[in-house]
Amino acid sequence: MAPLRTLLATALLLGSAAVTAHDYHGGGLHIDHPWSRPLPPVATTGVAYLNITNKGEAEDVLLSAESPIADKVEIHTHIKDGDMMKMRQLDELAIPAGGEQTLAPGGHHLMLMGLKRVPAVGERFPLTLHFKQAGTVEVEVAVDAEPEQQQGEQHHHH
Ligand SMILES: [Cu+2]
Repeated sequence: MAPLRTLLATALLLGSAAVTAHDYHGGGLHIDHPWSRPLPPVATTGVAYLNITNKGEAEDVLLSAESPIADKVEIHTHIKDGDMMKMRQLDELAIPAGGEQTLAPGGHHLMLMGLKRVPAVGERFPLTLHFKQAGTVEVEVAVDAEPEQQQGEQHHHH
C-alpha cells in the first residue's frame, strides 16, 4: 500500500498549501513552514521545526517560544559528544542580517516540554515566537504525516 500512502500524503500537502500559504512575516523576518513529526499517543515532549530568514538590516534573536499545548518550549540544538548526538538547550538563537536559521531534524529545534495533549497528524497547533527585534510572531505548526517527503525539493512552493 506504499504508493497509495504516498499519493494520499501528496494530496494532503497540496490541499493544505492551496488553502493557506503556510508562512509568516514579522519585522524583517520570514518564517517558513513550521512543522512537526507525528508523535506517539503517549508522547510527553514534542518538537517543532521551521526556517527563519532575516531580510532586515540588523541581526534578530529568537529569545523564547511558547505554545498552549505544552508547559514550556525550549530552544534546543544537537551537539556531538563522542559518538553520541545529544540535545542541549540554547538561551537564544541569533538570525544574522541577510541570513537564516534552519530548525530541522538533527540540528536546532524547538522542544515542547510537558505536552498537555498530543496533536494529531494533519492538525496545526499554535506556537508563539518572541524575537528581540521583530517582537511576537504567532505561527501554526503543521503535524506532517510524511516529513521526509515534505523536506524535499518541492518544499518552497506556495
Ligand atoms: Cu530537543
